[in-house]
Amino acid sequence: MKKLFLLLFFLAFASFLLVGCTPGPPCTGAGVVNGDFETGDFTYWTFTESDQFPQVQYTEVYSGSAAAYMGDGAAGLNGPGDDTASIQQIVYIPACATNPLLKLNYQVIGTDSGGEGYDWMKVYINGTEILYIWSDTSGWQQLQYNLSAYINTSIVLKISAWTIDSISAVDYYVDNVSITWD
Ligand SMILES: [Ca+2]
Ligand SMILES: [Ca+2]
Ligand SMILES: [Ca+2]
Repeated sequence: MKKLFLLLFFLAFASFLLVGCTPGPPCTGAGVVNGDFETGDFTYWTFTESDQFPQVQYTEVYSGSAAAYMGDGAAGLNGPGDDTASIQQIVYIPACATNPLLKLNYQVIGTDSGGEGYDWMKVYINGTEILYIWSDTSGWQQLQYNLSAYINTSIVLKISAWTIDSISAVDYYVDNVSITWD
């Protein structure tokens, strides 16, 4: 009888271990598609053009061979018409996601002699500004933004560049846009 109890106890414990160690299904989702711009264009992005921007170019890149060039802060963006160029993508963050994180690399080359107020690049989540830059970044920088507040929702990720002048160039680049989670 004692042996039977021991056996039952052992079986219960073994099955507990087995269930405890079985991984659940992975929490999959599309994330940001073509966030590295390696297609050479804005496939999977919705974009708003202003004159020559946005562009995909191959000179200033963080990784791979291509990156987005959002504006030149001057004549190429400040031609006739609206002076904001933007790209956006709708991304669903699944209910099973934990610690969802937006990451993107950005670089600004140059600073207007007049300073702030002549041009900028901004990043928005659902219309809320999470990055605002307008001066030289001394190389590529990384934005990281916690998206835990947006689990089980679709977010609108938007990157915009704007200028008001046609003379003083300030170049805005973006690469490696991703949204990942555990
Ligand atoms: Ca790239
Ligand atoms: Ca400018
Ligand atoms: Ca324009």
